[in-house]
Amino acid sequence: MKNLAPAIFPPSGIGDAKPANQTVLDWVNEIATLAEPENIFWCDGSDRENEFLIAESLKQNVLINLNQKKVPNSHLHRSDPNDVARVEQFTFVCTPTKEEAGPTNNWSEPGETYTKLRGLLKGAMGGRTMFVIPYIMGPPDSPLTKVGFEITDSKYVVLNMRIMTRMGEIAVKRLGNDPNAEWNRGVHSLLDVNPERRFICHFPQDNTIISVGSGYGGNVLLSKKCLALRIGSYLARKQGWLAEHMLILGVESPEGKKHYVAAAFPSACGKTNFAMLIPPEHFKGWKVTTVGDDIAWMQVRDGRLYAINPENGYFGVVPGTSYKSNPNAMRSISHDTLYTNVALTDDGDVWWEGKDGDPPAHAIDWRGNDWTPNSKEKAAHPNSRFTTPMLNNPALDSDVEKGGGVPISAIIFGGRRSDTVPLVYQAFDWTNGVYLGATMASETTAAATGAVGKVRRDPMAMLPFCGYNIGDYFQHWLDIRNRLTNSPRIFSVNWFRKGVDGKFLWPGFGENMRVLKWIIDRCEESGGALKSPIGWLPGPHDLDLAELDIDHKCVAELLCIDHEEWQKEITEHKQFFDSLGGVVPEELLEQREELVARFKQ
Ligand code: OXD
Ligand code: MN
Repeated sequence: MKNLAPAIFPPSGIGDAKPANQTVLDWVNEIATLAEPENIFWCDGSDRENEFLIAESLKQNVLINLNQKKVPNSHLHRSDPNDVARVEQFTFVCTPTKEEAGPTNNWSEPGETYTKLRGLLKGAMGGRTMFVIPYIMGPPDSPLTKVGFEITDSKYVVLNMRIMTRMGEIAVKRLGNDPNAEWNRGVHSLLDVNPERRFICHFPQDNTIISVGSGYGGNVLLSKKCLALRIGSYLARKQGWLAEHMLILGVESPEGKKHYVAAAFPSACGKTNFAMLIPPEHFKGWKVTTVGDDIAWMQVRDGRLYAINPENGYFGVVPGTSYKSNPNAMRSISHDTLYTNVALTDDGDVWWEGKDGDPPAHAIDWRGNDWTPNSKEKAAHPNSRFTTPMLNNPALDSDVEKGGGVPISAIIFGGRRSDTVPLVYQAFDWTNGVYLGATMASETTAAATGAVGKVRRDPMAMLPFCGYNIGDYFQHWLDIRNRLTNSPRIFSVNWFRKGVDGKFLWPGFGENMRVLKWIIDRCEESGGALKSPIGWLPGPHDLDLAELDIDHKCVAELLCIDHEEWQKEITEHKQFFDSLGGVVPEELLEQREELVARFKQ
């Protein structure tokens, strides 16, 4: 049995926040006995500890120093070039039966999987330090908040988790000493960062995650996709709430009337930009504030849906971020930020494709090679990331720490579609909205390994994140309706529709406020709309397009429903439902029949 007392490393008073909870101690002891680390480091999340870990990381080239005048308290990390995105093909849901994982997840038998992973973890931390990270997901006083412990042999993971979660003593206290308390066990080891030994495994029944062979955020910050979404969605169904891949934003009128909106978009489709939107000049006095940019946990209270952001920071896609596209993100990442896989300029600044200004004449690219504007390779990886505390966001909502959450007026489902899907439309009702979410599709992005730009069905943007049978997930969404007396309206948006010339029809970014305003008007029952076969569409004068330089023809194209495209779309809905092998609830199959019938009217 390993001695749990920290060894000489680190200096005294750092890395010694051991909880009193015996079940946590037993589990840590079990993993230490298996992985045989040199030291055990109990993270307390303090500034002192963070400074110590940054200094160590700089010494060991885990981090690269940046010009502290240009980007104070910020550092750069370069990942292994074979390890730059989520790996859906190596992500498993290990429920007792394959049916429980359902048709959209890779399944593997729990007993065999534990045996395989234990084999891989055996002695895996030899010569390394094993960090134990206590953290909570959610505001400290929220009934939805969950406790997790992540064991990792990566300092980069610790530094990221300190930004992305509320870490340390707060979690130890919340857990207390009750042996039956609910908490998530997360084990991560880099092993040798070999794609052949890369597995991200979830055991929902055991509230356990084991991730090996990767150092990429989405695979190893176990609080995020693994706990807050995959295990979270499983717990949510069991406990009667929703864990969703959604941003949460507040929108306040000049008169001070405020609504909150939750919006699901697949990875790298602009959730962070939307959550930090700055309204254009024409909307003077309107304010958009951010509650969260990636994950919403929602519960029904008094017939309304309330949402919290379980996270404490943003792990956002860097390329394309600029003062033009997202000034609030630029301000957020101008200090106290960890950059991963962006380029390093000769004066120690960070650079990426799409940043304001001219490209540098010379830089070191994300792989560590010389780069000039003539290079064929990108300077920053398309999925390069920033990790930044939410407190850096100038547009942070004042109720972000409110344990009860914020009341949701509208739910938006959005995808990246070059054709077919109009700029915005509203579902007829909750069930129709669930159908809309269940059939949404998007062109794939660099956030996951594999082809980019391929249209795939991504129900509720949860295809890679739903931790149980997708048919049961749809049913759970349908069932929530029975508890809602003041239910959010449901909408679809598509910022990415293109004209025949292949150019985007809609300017996007801050101008999305015009669409948001129509959505708010609809929630207040003041906005006009025309009935169409797919839902309520804004009529020619219902969207406020004043002072926007856009051709009327573009607007017509953005809002048009091309019957031929929709016949193909509806056929694809059927193919998608059929591919799920009989798990789709009857109500959604009926919704499809009704959609077909409406096109015939
Ligand atoms: C993310 C993702 O990192 O969805 O948020 O991949
Ligand atoms: Mn995401």
